Amino acid sequence: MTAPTATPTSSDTTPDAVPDVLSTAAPADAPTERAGARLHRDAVPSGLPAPVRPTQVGIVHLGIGAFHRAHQAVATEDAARATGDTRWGILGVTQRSASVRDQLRPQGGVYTVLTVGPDGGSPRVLGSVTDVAWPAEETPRVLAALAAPTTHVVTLTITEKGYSRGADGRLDREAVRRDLDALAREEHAAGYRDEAATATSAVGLLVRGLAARRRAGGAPLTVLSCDNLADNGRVLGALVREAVDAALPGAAGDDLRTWLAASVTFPCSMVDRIVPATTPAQRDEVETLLGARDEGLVVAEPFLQWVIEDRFAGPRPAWEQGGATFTDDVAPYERAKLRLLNGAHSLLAYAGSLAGYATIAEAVADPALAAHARALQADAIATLEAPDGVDLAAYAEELLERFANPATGHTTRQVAMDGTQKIPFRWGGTLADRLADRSAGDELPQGVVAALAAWAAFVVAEVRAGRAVDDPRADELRSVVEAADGDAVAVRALVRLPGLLPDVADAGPLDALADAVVAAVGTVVRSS
Ligand code: CS2
Repeated sequence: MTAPTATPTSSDTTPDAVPDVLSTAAPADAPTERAGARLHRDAVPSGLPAPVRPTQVGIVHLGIGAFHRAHQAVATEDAARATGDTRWGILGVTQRSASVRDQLRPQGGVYTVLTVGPDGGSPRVLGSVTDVAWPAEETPRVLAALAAPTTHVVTLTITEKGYSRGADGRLDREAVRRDLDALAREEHAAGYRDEAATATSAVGLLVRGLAARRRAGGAPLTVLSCDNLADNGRVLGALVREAVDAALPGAAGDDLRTWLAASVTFPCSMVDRIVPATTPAQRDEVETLLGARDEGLVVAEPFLQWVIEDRFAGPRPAWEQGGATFTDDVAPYERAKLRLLNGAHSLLAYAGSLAGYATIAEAVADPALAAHARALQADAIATLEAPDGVDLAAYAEELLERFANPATGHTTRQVAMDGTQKIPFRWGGTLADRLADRSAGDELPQGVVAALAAWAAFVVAEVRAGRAVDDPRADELRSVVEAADGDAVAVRALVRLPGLLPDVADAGPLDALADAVVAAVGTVVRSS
């Protein structure tokens, strides 16, 4: 691959009719032609195809981290490139910090995706993201974008914990309280522009945006979850309705409820691409390669899959031209991916961390750990319905090959994050289905047992080492471990943590499971 040089592209001109939500870089951020200068929409390295230049925002994306930029934004870019349809610019919304805004705004929204595989890396610069807003400073702007009739789709990658669900799977009202209070005020005052309270939760921001949209005329909208939750669209739709009921009980919420039912859809989707957090060293390497500094760089594996339930309330990008598959039923794809890919990923993350492996690629190269991952996949396959044309055993094996790609540098620590939020979908579903399947007798799924043992041993080790577990329920995890009289008691208590294995409660012998997990800890840790 030859290194392109940074020069302005001749075809780039500023579009005439740009809505307010598109306003991007200040003049002070204008690019220079100096090699090593900041990448910018108007100064894309000349050896690369010019990025798409959208003429309006058609998509608001909540949770613009690396994953969105290397996944849905790529499909959106490819669709725009194939069709010439420039309506599908993306306004990205960050949640916790301004960092992605500060990376992309000075670049006019453009950034590089570096695809890394066995044959090396290949960069491309994408232009579909027009700008990024941080709700802490720009809530009114985000609400306006959600309400704009030119916006047709809201996509979300807010991670499992971003859904503000309690251990019972229902909306954690306390977590969204401030947004619900703001929603009640906005509905009564019918306004959001001048005095909008800062949004503090993704679900709260979405519900306030939906209400603003109804008040602004109520154009139909599709809200498309792209997170690793089973039935993600159904879950999100239910949370939105719970939020409306909580903020606007009884008749106060009737108009909004009626409009939601008639004009807003929440399709499910399955997303897949391995996209680790970008490291400073990768930014430096790409700066050398491109001759331009890209603070918004994302690094990803070559594989990309997106399966979307075909249930749109209005227009959408031609994502099928960007590699997406549309189907009436996403569930078989979603379950297979969650239980086989994410399930094995989490197992390798915990067992791998305990064994001292920094990356998933190192963990899966350890035969003992790979054997545990395969056992978990075998447990899962027994519960799955194969999606059309998919051989589940071959699919499972291909996943382990993808994990072995060392070039992504995906760390065990990153995948280990937020275990309490991930485990219910990744292992809990398999466990519940296996326990409910009487033909399996009393036999426990040993791969799931090993996975739970790895997680529990990881949590115990973190707490005992005085490290904070990277999990929204970290305080609870620490208390459970500290209160336990010995490691075995701690492991047993962790397995019984409310909400961890939600489907198992009525399904079977949790005590036997906890005993088996305690017994498995030695195997999982020793074999590592
Ligand atoms: C990973 C996922 O961080 C994690 O928990 O399991 O982000 C995984 O890389 C993606 O779902 C792959 O599509």
